[in-house]
Amino acid sequence: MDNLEIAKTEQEYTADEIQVLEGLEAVRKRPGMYIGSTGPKGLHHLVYEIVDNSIDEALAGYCDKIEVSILPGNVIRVSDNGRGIPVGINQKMGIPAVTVVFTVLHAGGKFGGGGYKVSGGLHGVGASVVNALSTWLEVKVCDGEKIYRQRYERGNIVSELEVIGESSERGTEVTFKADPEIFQETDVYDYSVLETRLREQAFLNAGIKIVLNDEREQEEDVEERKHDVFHYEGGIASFVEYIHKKRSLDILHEDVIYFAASNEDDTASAEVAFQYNDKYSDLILSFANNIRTTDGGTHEEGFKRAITTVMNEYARKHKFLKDSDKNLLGEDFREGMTAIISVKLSEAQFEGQTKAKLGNTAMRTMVQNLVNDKLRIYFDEHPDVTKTILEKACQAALAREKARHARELVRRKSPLENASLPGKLADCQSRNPEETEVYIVEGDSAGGSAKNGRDRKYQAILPLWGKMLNVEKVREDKIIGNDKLTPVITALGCGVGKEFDISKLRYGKVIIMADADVDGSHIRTLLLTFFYRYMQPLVEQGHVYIAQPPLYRITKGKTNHFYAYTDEERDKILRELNCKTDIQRYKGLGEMDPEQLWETTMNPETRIMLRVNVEDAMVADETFSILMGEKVEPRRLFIEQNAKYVQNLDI
Ligand code: TSJ
Repeated sequence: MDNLEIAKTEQEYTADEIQVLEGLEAVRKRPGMYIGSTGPKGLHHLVYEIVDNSIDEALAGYCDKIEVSILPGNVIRVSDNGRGIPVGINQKMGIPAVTVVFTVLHAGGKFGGGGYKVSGGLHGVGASVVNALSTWLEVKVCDGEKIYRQRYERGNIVSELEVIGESSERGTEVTFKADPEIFQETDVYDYSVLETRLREQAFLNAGIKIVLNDEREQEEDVEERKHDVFHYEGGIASFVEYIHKKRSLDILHEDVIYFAASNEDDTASAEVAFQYNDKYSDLILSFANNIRTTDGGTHEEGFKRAITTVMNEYARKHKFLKDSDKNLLGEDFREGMTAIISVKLSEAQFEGQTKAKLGNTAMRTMVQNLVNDKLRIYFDEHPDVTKTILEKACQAALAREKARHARELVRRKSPLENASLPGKLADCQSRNPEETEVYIVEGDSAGGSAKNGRDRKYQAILPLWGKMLNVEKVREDKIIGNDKLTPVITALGCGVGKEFDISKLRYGKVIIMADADVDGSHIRTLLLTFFYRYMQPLVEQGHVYIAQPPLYRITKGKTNHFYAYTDEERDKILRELNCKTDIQRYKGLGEMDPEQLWETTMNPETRIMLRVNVEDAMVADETFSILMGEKVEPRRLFIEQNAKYVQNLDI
């Protein structure tokens, strides 16, 4: 009788397994469809997919601690103190619910108790996808009485769910190793990438404690293991504070302004937090269901509308505006603002090409009403803060008018003068941006070498001199007509700021070529800051490059030359040549003659360039503010830690 029972169970199992295998095979066949990429991004995505499940449990109110560890051998472990994934037999499948979670595609959240209000996870693909893409994965569940365990390999069950002990605690622990058959590299977990994401999640979900540990094998000389605890009772208000501190921005009022609301049946909630700093750009980060909405959407629109309406209303009532004055624009009120908008809703619609724009119209109304109602009250109760904010907005509006005048002046110049390219520009012959490039070169002698060494058919040279304007420190009216920036703007041909039009870009590649020293680094950063703030699509669409001149020239005998771009490369070449050589260290581009400059830095066949990448606007923004801000210490620290905003690109 017993035997018969078992036999029957096994048969059912086999049937289930066939179905399971089919589902997860699809994931292994086309992993990109499920996690976006099989590069480092996809690898980190695996971690987020698992962590999102714990965050859902926390949002449901059953969990307040999540721990993430990078273990030796590039194994990831995520654990929480939630209820534990249910271990009871799932009625439909006839196998334990936890097994369904890991072996059935899209099972996440749907089993057992009805699902959550918020379904996190970038695309909600969940645990089974991670399982399918892992060489092995183990889950342990504590249900307050017993400890259960199950193991899978490449998505397949290799051990039944078994009881391995007893515990009065509750929680879930998942350990997995990404499959090298799937991922290009599995040893590239980046602590700081996980740190940024987990910290963000801790801000977005006030009160949850998220712990991150790096327990990988360390090289001997490395000081301490990395370990962080992210726990913010202040939620997104703490997020705003953190951004201002991290970028060493001076704030205009002590307290972060924070409003929150949810609807009657609690199926949606909205919260906003903002504070002003003394700079001129704004930073608005919006989220829906803990997912960053880079392209904004309804929640962001609602926020901006309410800010503009209430602030204009108040500016009139309290005579910041004369009766004859026009209303201020939204951008005036956002100057210097850092804001976080976070909404949670049951059926979020993500729109647009990148699915990074919230579409639910209910969120426009919800955020708009929230800010409308609460900001009026806040202004009445905080006249001093209000005065500070509105005065800044009035200054912004004045500068905006001045900038408009400055643009008019440029336009009204004689057509001849206007059409002419900068005198210093050595233009190329081709007019096809698909093949043309402009080198922006620091200094006279380097400019000379570049002009003589270039391929004049498609390479243009624009030399720059003197002290470049730091655009972080001025408003737009000071940018228009600036004598250092105007040649750059005119040469590129696509305007600046609001009027920027990438379709008019005259060169497909804009290459910054500066010395590999402190001054060179300074001019690079100043130019990058300018491009990022005033020609953003140029950077976003990957048109901006940084030339990489060699650091050394190694000569063997009379005629053999080798170039080294790093100290390591120099040592390697010296080892290989293994005989009497002559080493020249280049102090600047000016030391190279035209032929050398062509050969080492400008010849598309052999050169190395860095493509400037601002996928993550937040990191880039941070980088620029740190590098260009007044304060020396954060800048020094940052430079020491490396320049994240450039990505190596071999061309
Ligand atoms: F990704 C995952 F599924 F593998 C995973 C899930 C990984 C980790 C680290 C944690 C979890 C997880 C799931 N933590 N907590 C839960 N909770 C549930 O699955 C759960 C528990 C009880 C009930 C119920 O209705 O009683 C419902 C659910 C969804």
